[in-house]
Amino acid sequence: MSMEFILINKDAAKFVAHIQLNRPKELNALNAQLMTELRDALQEMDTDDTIHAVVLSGNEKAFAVGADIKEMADKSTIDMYLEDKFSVWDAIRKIKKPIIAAVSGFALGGGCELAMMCDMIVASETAQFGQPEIKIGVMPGAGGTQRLTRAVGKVRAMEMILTGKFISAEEALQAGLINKIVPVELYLEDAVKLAAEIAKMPSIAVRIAKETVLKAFETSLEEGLAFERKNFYLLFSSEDQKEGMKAFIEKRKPEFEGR
Ligand code: DAK
Repeated sequence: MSMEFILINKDAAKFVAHIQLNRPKELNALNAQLMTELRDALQEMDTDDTIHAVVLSGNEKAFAVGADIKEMADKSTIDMYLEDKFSVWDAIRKIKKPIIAAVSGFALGGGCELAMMCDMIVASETAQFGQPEIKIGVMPGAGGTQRLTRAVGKVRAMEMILTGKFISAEEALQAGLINKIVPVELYLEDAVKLAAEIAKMPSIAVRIAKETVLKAFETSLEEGLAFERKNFYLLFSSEDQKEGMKAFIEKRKPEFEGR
């Protein structure tokens, strides 16, 4: 796959792929081509049996500063409607394998929304999160009003979205937006370590568990519990469940096949 704005590095020994947003001069502003390449890369990793988890990063200065304002500024409503850029974001949202965002520097607007679409966020101590769209006359459009509110609660989300103020890594951790903060020189390594830890788990159970956790955003408790129960039963038809439980009883390390 030839990509201009995305770098892909697969670590076969760890079963982890690292996808890097690579438009450094524009602080990884998310133009249409970058988003299409990102979707293609993630979809390829999703069907690659040698990959069990993905790390998505930018660079030290910016994870991503949001949608490309220069590309968007002159669009009409009809242009936006016909281009249907949301289908790319929807496809990313449907990736089945776990994705860990490794965030350093700016994660703003669509960049913050992209990080929140990932399953976990490891941040460097320089990370800053924000939804500054209000300052340019719009509002979050790729899930920010919903995911940020669910992650940090109404009052914090309101403050961020209505003032456009950024929050620091420390505030993001305190608010429950991110998993952890690590020194800037270690944030990527740490995210890969977390991905590798997950990649060692039985991959079929990981995927189904991800799908089940995400369901919590979309259902009533009753429906969510029923969905969880069915998926719990489902895993008893996997070879990994038999192997995992047998290995526990025999006091040995399990050998999972992802089946
Ligand atoms: N778009 C395009 N270029 C950007 C950019 C952006 N969002 N952010 C920065 N850049 C460019 C700058 O224009 C500059 O380019 P040159 O002038 O050198 O050519 C270069 O990156 C470096 O930026 P600065 O010189 O401004 O760097 P500073 O360190 O001084 O400031 C900053 C960094 C991040 C504080 C500042 O650049 C900034 O405020 N940037 C804008 C951040 C922002 O407002 N983000 C929200 C954008 S709206 C959608 C999906 C998602 C969205 C919309 C639709 N669909 C599916 C349809 C999301 C919308 C957004 O994210």
